Amino acid sequence: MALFDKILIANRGEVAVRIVRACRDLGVLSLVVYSDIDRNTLAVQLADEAVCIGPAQSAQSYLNFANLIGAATSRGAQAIHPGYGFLAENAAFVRAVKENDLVWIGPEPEAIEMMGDKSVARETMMRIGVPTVPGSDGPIKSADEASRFASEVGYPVLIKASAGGGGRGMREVHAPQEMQAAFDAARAEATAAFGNGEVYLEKLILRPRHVEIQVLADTHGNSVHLCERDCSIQRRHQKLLEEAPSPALSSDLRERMGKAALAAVREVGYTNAGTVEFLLDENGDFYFMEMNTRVQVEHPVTEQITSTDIICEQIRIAAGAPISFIANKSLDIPAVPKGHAIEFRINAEDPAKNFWPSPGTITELRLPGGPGVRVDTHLYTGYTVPPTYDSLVAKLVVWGETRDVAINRAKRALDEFVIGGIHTTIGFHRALLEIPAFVSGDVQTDFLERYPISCV
Ligand code: MV4
Repeated sequence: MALFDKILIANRGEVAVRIVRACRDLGVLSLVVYSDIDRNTLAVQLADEAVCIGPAQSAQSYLNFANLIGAATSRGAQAIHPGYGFLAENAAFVRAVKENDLVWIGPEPEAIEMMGDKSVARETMMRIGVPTVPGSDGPIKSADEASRFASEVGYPVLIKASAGGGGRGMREVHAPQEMQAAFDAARAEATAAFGNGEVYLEKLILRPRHVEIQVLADTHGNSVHLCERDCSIQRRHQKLLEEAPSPALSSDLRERMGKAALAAVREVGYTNAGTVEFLLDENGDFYFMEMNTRVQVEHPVTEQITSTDIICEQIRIAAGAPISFIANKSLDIPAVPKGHAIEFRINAEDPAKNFWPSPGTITELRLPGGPGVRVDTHLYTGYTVPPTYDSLVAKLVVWGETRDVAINRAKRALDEFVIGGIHTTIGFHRALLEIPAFVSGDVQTDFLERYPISCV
């Protein structure tokens, strides 16, 4: 069946390359947009067509509604794939896309908006019986109201921004006398970051794991989950390593979390690919945290353990086709993980200098390979990593029959991997693999605070 003739890719870097490859696999033409500074990127070289949409600053190029829509219509693209970041979760852009008779490769704007308000999302999940952390009924207006709530559920509590995500506008409160200052600080930070100072309260879950369920839903009413990813290893709310399946999940817990994620999907009429994030506490209880209404950086670990192509599924779903492994009855529904996959985010940063950005020209590139090794990257020798955008330059994804096999392959692959000319996080990851708590799968969100890696 014919999907689209041509798709505009409204992104850059490794994910633009990833989407070009999916288009080629599906027999769809790819149109990559680029800023002035990105004219020599790999995605521009690999795409069928490329068009400049403005200067280096994102606001004038990758975030410029008119230039993106103008490029799509003038070049005859029928659909826009946003990747992650930039405009991927911008409901106003989705509406502009649709008003110009273009197809959005992602969910409806109403679903993006609803999940974008963390307080509304939380209330919706409570209503349909998805577990949420004990917390306030909606927004809290004063420190006094917050204190009354905290004395009911008990300290410690966490103040969160309704417009939040990524940990901004969040404050822990461990005792009543800290409340006023924390409340004021959370409000101020949320106002500065999101232009919306609304906050709500939750009980603080101590040493949680971050476990997220990948979902797909098509426009025929089919929805499936593709198991979970464990993203507990983060630094200042930036994920560094993700794995699937989670070392912490039994098949029973996976089934219950998968059901909860699909209940959320059906309630909001969600379509396309998405991720439902949960906190998992030390008792094995899970709580809805938020939903990401886009494809995520870490989607490849799920692809490796489920033998799926999530980007291709996104394109098919947007074209009105059913999820491929539901349409093709001979394929299994991948709710059971096969083997184990780990992704390492290779950033152009110097771990020895507090992960300071390290842009520059690639003088040497030796990519790892062999069984169970996948590298998603836009690097090539002679390419200059600009200082302007996200520092992610490669994703190393290893797969093995077991977690131990995957860890061994990761050591081999990281040892093979050479990127010359810039500092990267390769050595940091190699050191991480020697920490016994990681090897045994005992990872919580405070892992890197408990086991600081002196680098490398
Ligand atoms: C929490 C929490 C503990 N208790 N909520 C961090 C970002 C935002 N998405 C929600 N986050 C958290 N919410 C309650 N009630 C701990 C975190 C958190 C965290 C969550 C996932 C991954 C890494 C994290 C690092 C610090 C805090």
